[in-house]
Amino acid sequence: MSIASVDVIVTSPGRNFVTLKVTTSDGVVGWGDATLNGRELSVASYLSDHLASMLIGRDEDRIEDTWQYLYRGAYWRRGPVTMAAIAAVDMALWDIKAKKAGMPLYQLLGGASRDGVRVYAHASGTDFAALSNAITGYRELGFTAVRVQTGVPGLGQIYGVSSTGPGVRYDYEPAKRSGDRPSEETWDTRQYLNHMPGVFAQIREEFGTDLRILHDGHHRMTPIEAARFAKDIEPYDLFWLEDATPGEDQTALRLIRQHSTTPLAIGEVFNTVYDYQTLITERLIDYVRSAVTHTGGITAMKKLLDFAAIYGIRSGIHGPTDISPIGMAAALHLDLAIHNFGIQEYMPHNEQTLEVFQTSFTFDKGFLHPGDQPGLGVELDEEAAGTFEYAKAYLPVNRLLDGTVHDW
Ligand code: KDG
Ligand code: MG
Repeated sequence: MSIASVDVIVTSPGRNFVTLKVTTSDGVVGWGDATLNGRELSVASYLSDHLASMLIGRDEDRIEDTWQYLYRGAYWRRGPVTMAAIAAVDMALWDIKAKKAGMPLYQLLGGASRDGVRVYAHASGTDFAALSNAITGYRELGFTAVRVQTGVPGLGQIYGVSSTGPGVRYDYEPAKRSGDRPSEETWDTRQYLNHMPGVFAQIREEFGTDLRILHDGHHRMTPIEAARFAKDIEPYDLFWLEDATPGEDQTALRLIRQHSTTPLAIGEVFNTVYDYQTLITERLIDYVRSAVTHTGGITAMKKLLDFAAIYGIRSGIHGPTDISPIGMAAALHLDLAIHNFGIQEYMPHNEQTLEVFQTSFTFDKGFLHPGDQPGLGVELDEEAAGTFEYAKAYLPVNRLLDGTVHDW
């Protein structure tokens, strides 16, 4: 048996997704997620213009060999476009292998290590009342962990905060259909650092000590600002502080570690295990935040998480809405199987997306399960996908109050 056809499907049911469809000579179909938010068409081209012809005729069962062939064979290694393309091929081949075995993917990864995977929701609000309302809503839905982002007085729309009011479920989508250029936001780290500790204090006061609280710094602090912040918020016992500093600088995390015991998470913009080499071997982080979709797929993520396990570091796989239900399913199978699972991010997709991608996940009291269908458990309805045309959308650009471009 061999790979008979490779198709790339770009659809936009409320937001853009790039999906790879691999079909074997005996008709088994595997699906892979290749969505790179704001740069979608570059990955679609990488797949259809470069990889598709190389895959036709290959043995679909040789997943490791195909991974190495695409990674080493390109000569040009790493980078989000290359690694998202490889990830999509890898997911599709694992989907096919598990379908052929008649098993849900997690069985091929060693079987379930737990009954379900704890997920965290995104609670946000422009002020504390709206944030508190969102947290209450998620708790009523059964969530035991929430990421909290809130407006900062003096700043307008900022990362992670719903601009559509205190919606409980589908409340934040950063990619904007803003025409030919990204929209712009403004930022001031001093105002943020002065405001946030009080927000965490209020949350603990209102919701008690049981609730797991997460927060995303989105790469905006300098190392010493992040060290001060992590120290200031220690009393509020965060589950993690994510992306405190820009992702490129692994040694910045040393400074934060020297000053605080607030657990640290990083990695959603990383694409390979090498981005983590210093972070893991020096135990500078507590959670690995990579997306299966952006880090070379299931094959690469399993190796990365096994490496992290040796150092007592756990998983916190990226799962915002720009990870398609296929990428999310890949994450859930890994989460269920590995031993060093930490938590899984979960931003439910909108109804149009769930019309296009038919999933078998189940949510129960704050835990997700990928379901027991053979394969990844997600099927794409091509007819439905065809009704949602691609629409250019960008992530915002961030500027300091004096106009300087800053990390978004
Ligand atoms: O595409 C960018 C988003 O995926 C990112 O901003 C979401 O930071 C994010 C998170 O933690 O979910
Ligand atoms: Mg993040």
